[in-house]
Order: sequence, then structure tokens, then C-alpha cells
Amino acid sequence: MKIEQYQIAEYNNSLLKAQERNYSFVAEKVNNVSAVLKLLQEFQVAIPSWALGTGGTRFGRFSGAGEPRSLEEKIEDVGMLHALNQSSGAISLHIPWDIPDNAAAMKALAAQHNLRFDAMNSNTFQDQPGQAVSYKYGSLQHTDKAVRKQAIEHNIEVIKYGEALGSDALSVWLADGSCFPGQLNFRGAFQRTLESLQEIYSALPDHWKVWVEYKAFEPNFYSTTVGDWGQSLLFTSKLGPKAYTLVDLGHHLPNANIEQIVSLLLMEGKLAGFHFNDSKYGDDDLTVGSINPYQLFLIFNELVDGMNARGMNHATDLGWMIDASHNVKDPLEDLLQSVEAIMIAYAQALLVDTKALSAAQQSNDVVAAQEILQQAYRTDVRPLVAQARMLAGGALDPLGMYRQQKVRENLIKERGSKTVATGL
Ligand code: PSV
Ligand code: MN
Repeated sequence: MKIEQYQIAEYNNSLLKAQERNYSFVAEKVNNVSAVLKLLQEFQVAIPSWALGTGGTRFGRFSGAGEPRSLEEKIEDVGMLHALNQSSGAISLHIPWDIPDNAAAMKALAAQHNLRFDAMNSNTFQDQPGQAVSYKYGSLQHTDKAVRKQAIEHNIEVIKYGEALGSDALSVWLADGSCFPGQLNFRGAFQRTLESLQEIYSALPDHWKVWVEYKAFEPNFYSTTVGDWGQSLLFTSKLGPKAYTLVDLGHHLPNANIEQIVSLLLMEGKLAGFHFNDSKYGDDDLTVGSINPYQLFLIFNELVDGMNARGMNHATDLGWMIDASHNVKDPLEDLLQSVEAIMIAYAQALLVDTKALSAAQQSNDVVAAQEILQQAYRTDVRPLVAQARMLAGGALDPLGMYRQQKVRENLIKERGSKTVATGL
């Protein structure tokens, strides 16, 4: 389903008066508001192709209706989200869930929707039909060379697909690890994984990067071979300058200080970017900002500060992506909420009075430091985000317009009520 520019303009007209009032209230408190609006307009969050259908848990999957049946329909869905919010201008594919049989046609379709292809994700955590050897005991870490070879070749194939689509990063998440003490020799597993990653690294085209994502547990519950940021950083440092550490917000042990991790990875020039989601217990893959929006703001505060310190381009120098799963919500609505939460946290971080904060830090004025952060966090920046979006051609209220246009109902009419998108 396509949402046209004139429909968005009509929709915005009905909200314009209130927007003007709310926007001028916040804008007059912001220094250099036009620079903030520009940064907000430039910032784009990639949508994972596997989050467009209803995700399942290991206990079941309650497929929604009108789910995309093909890669074309997934691109169309992301295009529709992007038309509404002007902040989702990229799609990230997972192979083999989304094999682009005709890359040129997919590229052209994406371009029609003003989308580019973000990082390509490989999958060596599931066996595929007809596969020669199994990943049951790992992939790049496996004791059997034949399994490692199969996993390496798969990653190289993913790079090839990505090249044809104009992507420039390979994102590797390994389920490798062990379920019981004694099952695995840790050093052996690390060395084999490193050697496998080195082979993949040497197949990267010149301008490509490889992102190594860590995760503390699941599906292995005793050890994970890339279990935390230290282990990932060890791999990416040994691999070389094209290798970076990817942070998925749900992949830490409880109460980890993610903002500190992010700050140090950025300082070392080794932060790849993000898989955004939220969680209460583990890798819950909930809507971004639904559980702990203050943490998200603190992460963005470190990101903005760290990127500015290195003279980086906020929009393009790191990878921004959502990695969520939707058990009970309409996935497209959930994604609109997630992108909005990211934009809000980013906008709040842009409002932090950094000079005052560093003066407070320098003089150990703990109270002032907290006040400065919370002043930005407690500013209602929603009208700023909406203004940037409207100026870019998006809807003032993407979720409101999605419902007003009865998008889900239309998708069900088009695609049927028993469609199941590929993914987990
Ligand atoms: C693993 O939990 C993960 O975060 C990786 O990024 C995978 O590619 C993705 O989820 C699969 O849904
Ligand atoms: Mn992830």
C-alpha cells in the first residue's frame, strides 16, 4: 500500500494549528533550532526485513494478518513507513530469509521508495533445508572444519548479495557457544572463530565493514563465544580496521551500563552501531523506549558527545537499526513507535547543555550534572521531532495517520489474512 504526498499534506493540515503552538513553545527554548531540525531530518533508522511480520517466541507464533509475502512486499512496507515518518530510509536484509533473486529489480524498487540497503545479516544459527552439515554445535567455532567452511562460504555469499544491492556492511551474529560446562574449550572456540572471521574479513570489498554482534546468552546458556563487548572488541581488534563491534540493546546481562560501553567503544573508534530494542528481563526485543526510555536517552547522550568528539557525522558514520520482535502488536505500528522513540531520545540528547555539563563534571557538582541531563530528558521534544518530519514531507503523527488510512485493513484486503512473513 502506498501513501501519497497529497494525503500526508491533507492529514497534516488538520493538525497544523496545534503543532504550531506546541512547536513554538519548545523551539524558543532551544539554541540553534534550525541546526537541530536539520540533524533530525538527516537521521535515518534502518528497518529489519524480519520485523515486518509478527515474531514468535519459542512457545509459539501468532501470525498477524496482511503480513508481507515476499521481499517486494517487505520493501513496500518499509517504503510506507518511510513515507509516513521520513526517518526509516533503509532496510536491512537477513539471508536466507530474504534472498534477493533479482537484485537489480529490488534495488530499483527500493529506490522508488527512497530506501537504501543497510547491513546484510548472515544466518548460521539455523540449519537450512539441503544443507550439507549442521550448526547444532556452532558454526564459525565448530570443531569440524567442514562446518566452519560452510559457514564462511555462507557469509561470503551474503557479502555478494549485499554488493549487488549497494549495501556496505556484513553483520555477523553467532549463536556459537556451549550449553554445559566442559562442552567447549574456550580458547579453542575463540581461535577457530577468529580464523573463520579472518577468512570472511579477507573477502570484504574495499569499502565494506564487518560488524560483530555480541550476546550474553541464548540459545546457548552456559557460554557464548562472542558473549560481551570485550570479546567482540577482541575479535574486531584482531581482525583489523574494517571490523567493528555492534551493540544490540537486549544482549547484555541485567543492569549492564550500556551507555558506558557505548562511550568506550566510540572512543576507540570501534563502535559499529546499534540494534535498538527494549527489554525488562533478557533479549525481550520489545518496542524501543517502551520500558526504559531514560536509558535510551543516556545512550544517545554518550553517542552525541562521543561522535562530536571524533567529528563524526551522526547520520552516516554509525549503523542505526531496529532489531525487535512483535508478539502482540501490529508490527508496522510497533516499528513506527520504535522509530519515534529513537528520534525523541536523539533530539533530547541534542538539547543537553554540554558546556555546562562538563563544567559540572570538572567541579564535581554532582547535583548540577544530574539537573542538566534531566533538563534535556524532561523537555517534551515531540513537537520538534514532528516539525522536522513535516518539513521533510512526513506526517505530523505517523501512527495517527497509519490508523486513519486503515493501512492494516488495506494490507489484509491485498494480501489476505493468513500470510506469514519469513523470519523467526
Ligand atoms: C540475535 O538475538 C539477534 O539479535 C541477531 O541480530 C540476529 O540477527 C537477530 O536477532 C535475529 O532476529
Ligand atoms: Mn540483534
